[in-house]
Amino acid sequence: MKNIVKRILVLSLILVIGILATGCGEEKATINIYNWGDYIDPSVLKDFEKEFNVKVNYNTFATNEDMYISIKKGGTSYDVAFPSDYMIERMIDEDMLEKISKDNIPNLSNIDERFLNLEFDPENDYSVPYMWGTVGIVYNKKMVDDPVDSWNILWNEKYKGQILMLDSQRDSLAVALKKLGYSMNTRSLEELEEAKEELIKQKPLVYAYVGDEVKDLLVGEEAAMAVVWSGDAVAMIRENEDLAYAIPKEGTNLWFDNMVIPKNGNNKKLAEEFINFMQRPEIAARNTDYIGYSTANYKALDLLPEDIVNSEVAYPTDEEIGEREIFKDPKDFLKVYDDIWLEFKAQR
Ligand code: N2P
Repeated sequence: MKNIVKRILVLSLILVIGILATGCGEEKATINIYNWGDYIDPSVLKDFEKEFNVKVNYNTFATNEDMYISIKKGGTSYDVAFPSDYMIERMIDEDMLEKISKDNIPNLSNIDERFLNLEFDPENDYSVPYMWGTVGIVYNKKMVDDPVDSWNILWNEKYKGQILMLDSQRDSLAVALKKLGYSMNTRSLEELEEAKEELIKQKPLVYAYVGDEVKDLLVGEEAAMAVVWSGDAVAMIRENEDLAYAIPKEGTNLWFDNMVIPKNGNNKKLAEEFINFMQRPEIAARNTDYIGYSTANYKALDLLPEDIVNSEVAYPTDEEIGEREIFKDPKDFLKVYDDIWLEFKAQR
């Protein structure tokens, strides 16, 4: 008899421990996020995890093309990604994006209208604005004594070995195309060939083709100038006041990075919660302050330090931007762009 009681006790204990263990180890919902490197305040992710009781898996990419390939291949399914304008256009065309239910994004009302209903997603059915900016040249005033007002300076022999270019196909081709006086959305094979030749000619002068490393190299004065996205210029100038940013007179690329929900994601509802969370004014301001880029959220501007909001680098007027183009997806001409870039990369 005693034995039976003992056994029952032991069994119940095992049962109770089992129930407790499964209870505690309950699988949390997970959200997979795919963003550019250095493009968020990490504490924002922690706050999202806490408030929504979920786990964030966070991965980064360096170019739109890298992001596109991994989502297209579908190895990991991402719930939220951050492509730019022309890439959003391509992903919509290729049916890679979920429609966003605007009712679930009340914070869309915090977005400045200038960033809504743009050509690449005319009704914002598929994307919610995040950051925007220009492309220009960041340079060290102690190391460069020529005026920096033209893309030509990136071909000046005097700065051999001190020039950094972006390892990004559309951006580097745009620089060469604008230098030649062509559109960065050209559909002319001859113009693209010429741009490739320009980039090949420039190669011996270039110290490196870079991504996020550009910031350390410029701040550490290991290079004199670099082609950069404006937000990185803001971040660098904050660290080294000998640095300055210029938008060349031949024209710049005006770009927009938005949040999207890829079709192969697993949790659309949570993705929408995340996008909405990112556009709370306080959260948008924290991200903006942390990364240096320019927010599309006008309510966040009131929460940011004045020197940022008044910065001509981060928030230029139309006049300060000057000549500009927005990238378009080359569509049927894409292979030409890809081939030109690969041929340039293959040159030693
Ligand atoms: C920051 C990436 C900026 C994206 N590392 C520019 N479109």
